[in-house]
Amino acid sequence: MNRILVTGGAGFIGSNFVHHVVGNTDAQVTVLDKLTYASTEESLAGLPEDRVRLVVGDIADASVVDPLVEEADAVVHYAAESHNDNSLSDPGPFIRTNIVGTFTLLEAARRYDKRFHHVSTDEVYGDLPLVEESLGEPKRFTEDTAYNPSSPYSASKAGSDHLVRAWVRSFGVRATISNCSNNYGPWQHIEKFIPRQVTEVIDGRRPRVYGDGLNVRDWIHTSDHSSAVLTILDRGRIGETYLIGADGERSNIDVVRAILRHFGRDDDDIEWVTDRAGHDRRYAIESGKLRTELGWTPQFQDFEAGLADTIEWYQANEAWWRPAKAATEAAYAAKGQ
Ligand code: NAD
Ligand code: TDX
Repeated sequence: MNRILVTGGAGFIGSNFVHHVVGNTDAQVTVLDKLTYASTEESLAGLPEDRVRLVVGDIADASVVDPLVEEADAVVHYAAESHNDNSLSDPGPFIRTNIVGTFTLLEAARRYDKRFHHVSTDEVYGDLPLVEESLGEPKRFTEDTAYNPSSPYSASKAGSDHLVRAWVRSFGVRATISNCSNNYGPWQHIEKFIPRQVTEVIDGRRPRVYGDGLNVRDWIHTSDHSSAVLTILDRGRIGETYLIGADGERSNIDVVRAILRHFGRDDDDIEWVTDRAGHDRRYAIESGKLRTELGWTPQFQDFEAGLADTIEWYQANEAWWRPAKAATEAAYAAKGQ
């Protein structure tokens, strides 16, 4: 696979994957990205120009997508509207990009018979009870868990997964799917939980926690997500789904307290704000299939150390996130969050 088309490659996770591909293969990469508010084009700066090309365009536009898919050996599909809170305020862009965009890419992959990897989320499975509320052994998501999405975002990702499965079964498209847990690391937009709280504390404000703060997310460093996707692209079995996770379950309140402690602030110095509608309680990934079948292991096993590195990155890169901060907080404030 010498020519890889990476959709959404100017976003938080897609750009990390582009760096991973350039550092670990000799493939040529074309990034197709609409450069929405969520893109982090700066993260692609410094990559070799003879290896990486950026095409600005919409994955839902077949006239843009078709020639790029035709010239590629494989498509790795990250592009999406990705933020749950935005999907509650305005679901339309999530349907267009996540569902119509995926459909447009699948049609091109079918037409030109190209290998396709679809990047998805564990949120398609809905949520799990907290460990202390579980009856018996605490459950985790597996590849066999039934789909049960809660938000417009997760429903649109579930819809896109179903399209990929149908295009494999009905049309023989050579596709794989991965469903990953919550990513953290550099270049994540400050609307998301960890960078929002870090930048709030940098600004001398209190972190803003939804509901009772007991919701659990299963954190994975974005570099580990990238190595898992490249592993699946190389060795995954066509038609299969692989769950990606690094055993990083933490409650939101525990994450916020770790951030406050990092800055020497009182770890109860928290602003409790309006809960998210339909807020999923707990996510947890069982990634045994990926580890056993394809031999993948995460490199970032210590969440607290990875979190400390991430906090320091946001301290050192204020020039990147500062321009988006005021508008992001104004939008949250309008919703009591
Ligand atoms: P992001 O919002 O940071 O980046 C998305 C990128 O897609 C941006 O560069 C944006 O400009 C681009 N994009 C959006 N609409 C587009 C369109 N119509 N055409 C072309 N480009 C478009 O998202 P992210 O957090 O990097 O997530 C990337 C993928 O990984 C998504 O598919 C998401 O569902 C999935 N995922 C994310 C997480 C997570 O924790 N963030 C976890 C599991 C899976
Ligand atoms: O200010 C906040 N306060 C708060 O308590 C924000 C922004 C979030 N939260 C809570 C909501 C969640 O329980 O923190 C948790 C994480 O929130 P997000 O960063 O919005 O992530 P989440 O909704 O879990 O979804 C993320 O992981 C799965 C990504 O945004 C998705 O793209 C991915 O599919």
